[in-house]
Amino acid sequence: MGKKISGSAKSIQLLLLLCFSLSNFLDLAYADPCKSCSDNSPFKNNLEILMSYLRSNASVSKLYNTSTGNDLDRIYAQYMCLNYATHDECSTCIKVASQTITRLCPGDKEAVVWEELCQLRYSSQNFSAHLDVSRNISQYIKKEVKNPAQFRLMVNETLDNLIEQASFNGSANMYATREVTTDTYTSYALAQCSADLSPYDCNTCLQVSRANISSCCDASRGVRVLSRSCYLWYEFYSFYEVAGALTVVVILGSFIYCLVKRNGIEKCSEVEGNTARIAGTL
Ligand SMILES: *[C@@H]1O[C@H](CO)[C@@H](O)[C@H](O)[C@H]1NC(C)=O
Ligand SMILES: *[C@@H]1O[C@H](CO)[C@@H](O)[C@H](O)[C@H]1NC(C)=O
Ligand SMILES: *[C@@H]1O[C@H](CO)[C@@H](O)[C@H](O)[C@H]1NC(C)=O
Ligand SMILES: *[C@@H]1O[C@H](CO)[C@@H](O)[C@H](O)[C@H]1NC(C)=O
Ligand SMILES: *[C@@H]1O[C@H](CO)[C@@H](O)[C@H](O)[C@H]1NC(C)=O
Ligand SMILES: *[C@@H]1O[C@H](CO)[C@@H](O)[C@H](O)[C@H]1NC(C)=O
Ligand SMILES: CC(=O)N[C@H]1CO[C@H](CO)[C@@H](O)[C@@H]1O
Repeated sequence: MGKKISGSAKSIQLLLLLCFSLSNFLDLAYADPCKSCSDNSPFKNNLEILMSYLRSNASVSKLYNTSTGNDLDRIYAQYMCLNYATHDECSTCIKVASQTITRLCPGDKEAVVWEELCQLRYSSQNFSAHLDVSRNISQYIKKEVKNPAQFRLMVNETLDNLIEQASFNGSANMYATREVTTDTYTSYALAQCSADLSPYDCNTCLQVSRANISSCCDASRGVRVLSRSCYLWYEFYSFYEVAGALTVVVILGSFIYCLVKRNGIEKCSEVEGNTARIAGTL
């Protein structure tokens, strides 16, 4: 009986957490200098071919890159699923992301979409093994902890170890999770780099994300920093063990970023797929 009550209290906490995340998710806005783009139809055809390659590879691999087309129409694409996602979840995520990206950025020269469990990007430039922290997005829960000083210390220590593991432990494959418990709090953190990066670039990416956390929100109950090259997250629940094990389907919506040039006019276009859905029980 006691167990049951605390179980449902936990699920309420999780949903609240997600709602907070969600409202912050929708607060974001950022801009970036534009690049020129090509919206001719060979480019669009190549894009469709690429997306079908990515979708079919997503059921067997959590990171995949490929390219197609000649010269001006050449496109490079890559997706990355969070390491804790199952192959099925990865596959579903890439299916959704590829539909979103082609629907919201038709013919754009460069685009990236972040979904709950994956990231998908393409560009007419070869970005493979290229560190990109220029457009990191941070998402955090506005509610702060009660004892920020102690919490900051704990987060600091957790992230230190985590970043080291993800960057420099060769057998960790640029992915690490860590749980830290003090008298008052338990925190669950995750770091993941795009595995085409060098260990040094992975470390740089995560350190930049960490700096972003300390200036925006290091006393928040949960933070997610997303960039093209890495993820740095922590939460009050073990999100990386929840996925798959229980029937929790959480799609916080998607971030999407497109670079466009139409009719000779450069234009930044940022679209937020406002498709937030929370379903399931814990
Ligand atoms: C993965 O994509 C490549 C093209 O890059 C394609 O040739 C291959 O068949 C795909 N693999 C799977 C398992 O679909
Ligand atoms: C995929 O990434 C690897 C590692 O960075 C790179 O060597 C390879 O050329 C990339 N493939 C394509 C098609 O860009
Ligand atoms: C893309 O860039 C990577 C890293 O610089 C390089 O290894 C790879 O050969 C390039 N891929 C293509 C298809 O040119
Ligand atoms: C962290 O990222 C957010 C969202 O992009 C931005 O508003 C904020 O200024 C960044 N903070 C730092 C210190 O870079
Ligand atoms: C966090 O750790 C770094 C060293 O890794 C240290 O320089 C910094 O002062 C620490 N910050 C806090 C708030 O403890
Ligand atoms: C490196 O990572 C592997 C796999 O995650 C882990 O088992 C091992 O303990 C780590 N090594 C060190 C020195 O932390
Ligand atoms: C767009 C954005 O927020 N970029 C930030 C990423 O993180 C670095 C380091 O904190 C900041 O300098 C950037 O402004």
